[in-house]
Amino acid sequence: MKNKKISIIGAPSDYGQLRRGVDMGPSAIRYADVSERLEALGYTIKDEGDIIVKRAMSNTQLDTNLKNLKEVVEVCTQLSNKVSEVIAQGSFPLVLGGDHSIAIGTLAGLAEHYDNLGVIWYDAHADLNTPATSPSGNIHGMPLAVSIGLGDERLVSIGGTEPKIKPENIIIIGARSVDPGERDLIREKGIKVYTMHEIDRMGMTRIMEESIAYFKERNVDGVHLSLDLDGLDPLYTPGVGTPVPGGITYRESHLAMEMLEEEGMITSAEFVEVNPILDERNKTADVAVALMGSLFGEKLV
Ligand code: B3U
Ligand code: MN
Ligand code: MN
Repeated sequence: MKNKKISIIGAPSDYGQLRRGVDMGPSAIRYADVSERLEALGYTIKDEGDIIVKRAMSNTQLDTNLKNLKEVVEVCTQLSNKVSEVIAQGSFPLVLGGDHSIAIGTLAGLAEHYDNLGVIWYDAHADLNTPATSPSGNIHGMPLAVSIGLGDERLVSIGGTEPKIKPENIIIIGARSVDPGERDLIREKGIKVYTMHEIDRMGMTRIMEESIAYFKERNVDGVHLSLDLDGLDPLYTPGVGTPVPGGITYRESHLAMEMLEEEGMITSAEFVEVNPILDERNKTADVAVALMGSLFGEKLV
């Protein structure tokens, strides 16, 4: 990683889905010694603390089927500002979720600094639902759609009405639970997806080589890694709200992080969906921190 300053931003929100507990994700990741681990690699770590997430749900009945829309908008607006501020200070933003709805805020903040941002979406899901296609009304299934400008206007307009990223700059890795509306959108927008089928067939090495080459061809001015811990197989990361079997292994995930690190391409990252209530002795947070170790250059010898 070229940038030696990392700012940790906690986004303890569970408003994007219905299982409480994912708001404790940032605490669990800090408990797993994230700062110490990255400091040992020679980085200067600034823990910015958590953005403020009001605890009580208002349950306001809005004119929409989206759950906790008002709360998600509040959280993401704050997060967007914080991410942008950290970049302006020349620091690498490392965001700790929280459920994946927080990515709406992260990407909005990043969009103030990047015109052609690449995004790796490491996830069992495509997170490309809109209010019209969502089977659940849960906003954590929508952040990619929102960030390309589709969905409820109150989400799409966080940090400005322009789309925050281009569909052709997105690479989804690990998908194995995709809704029909998401599949249509993937085809329509030409979004690049490596499902578990491709991972099995091609191997993670080739997928990362192709992904890196793809971003270079597209002349991206930065790459954001949005890593949903449910991208891995629940064997390794059981502490997530919607585990899907048949996922990416621990070793493949480390390899992916190491290859990204060698390339020096990643300019921001977020690790989301760690739910310590559903976990086994903080296993999922430990895996998150181990992967951060590889992403930031930890070597065995
Ligand atoms: N695609 C489904 C389920 C889901 C999305 N993200 C997670 N689960 N973690 C939905 O509700 O949109
Ligand atoms: Mn996700
Ligand atoms: Mn997911």
